[in-house]
Amino acid sequence: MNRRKFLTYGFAAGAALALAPDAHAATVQASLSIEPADVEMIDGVVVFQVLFFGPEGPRPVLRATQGDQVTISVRNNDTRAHGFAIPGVPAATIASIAPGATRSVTFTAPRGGSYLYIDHTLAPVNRLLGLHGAFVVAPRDPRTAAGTVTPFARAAQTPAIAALFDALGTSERFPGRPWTPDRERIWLFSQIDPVLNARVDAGQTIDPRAAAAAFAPRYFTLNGKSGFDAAHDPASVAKGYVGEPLIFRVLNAGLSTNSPHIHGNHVFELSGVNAQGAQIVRSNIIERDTWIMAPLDRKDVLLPFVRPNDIPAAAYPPVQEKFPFKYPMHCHIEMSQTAGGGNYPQGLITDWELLGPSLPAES
Ligand SMILES: [Cu+2]
Repeated sequence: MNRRKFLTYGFAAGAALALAPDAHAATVQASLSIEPADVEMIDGVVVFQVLFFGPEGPRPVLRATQGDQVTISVRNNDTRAHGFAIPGVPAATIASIAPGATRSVTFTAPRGGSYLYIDHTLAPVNRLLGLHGAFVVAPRDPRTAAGTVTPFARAAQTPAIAALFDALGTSERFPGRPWTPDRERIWLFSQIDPVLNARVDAGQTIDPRAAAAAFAPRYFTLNGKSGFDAAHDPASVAKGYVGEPLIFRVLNAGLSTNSPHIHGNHVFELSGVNAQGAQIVRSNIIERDTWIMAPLDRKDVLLPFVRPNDIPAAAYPPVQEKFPFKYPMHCHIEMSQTAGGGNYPQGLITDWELLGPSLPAES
């Protein structure tokens, strides 16, 4: 147990680019390791977890471009067998990795979108121990017929997606500028039941069905953090001026259904997944102030960064209330708002910020 990593709760969320692309070649590689760790939660309680690590820390974000040949190798530094999978991409599976072993898989990057990588073995137990992360695929051909960049490949775009992205920065409703690929945040949700993790740590044999039925989460995390820590994590908090639209890549690696709700602007739900984990790009884009995230759900939503509708146009920009405006995202599934069984509001929350009423003048 002395070899175990110890992570304080404020440990960087690991926004690392773990995949190293050759200059223009279509091959990318990443090396991950599976590590047991003692992690300090928001309330000071230390909870055993097992995490994927990259060179820059836990839970690295993997990135590739559609069509790339991707090789991922995974070293298992835990004392238990694990595996690797990307739901919706069956070819990206490593069935089992024995303790101390390294295994790799090569696959073709799927169409542009947001994916989870997980340990799919002993499901859902191993992914709930912490073995999950985000895999972001850039589309090979992201432009609409009008030439606007979107997060989806041309072949996957619906007329509604093309119309929305073509309107960003070119219409009265969406003043400012079009969406650009750097305007994104990953919101990776999970939940932790310390009783389950302690049983695994003690070497007990776990029946995954019984474990799922008994799952009683006490921590509700966003990119591995919760509460104040998540609300002040630059990797999670979106900032921008009115006119700078941004995409949240929202993923739920856990076992609880979440229902993120956002103040200030509504979001536009761009995509979801079907029962097989395949991406669905929406043909009817619904404006939402709350949206459902079932276990293993993946949804891309657009935060338009428009004038908040609850400020009357005649009173805009406000004089007495000063920018930046800080708005919360908090989950509407009420149990998720606490940590450790009652510490409110230390659960699934974060912030976003409107820095000013319009784009700053070009310098
Ligand atoms: Cu609210």
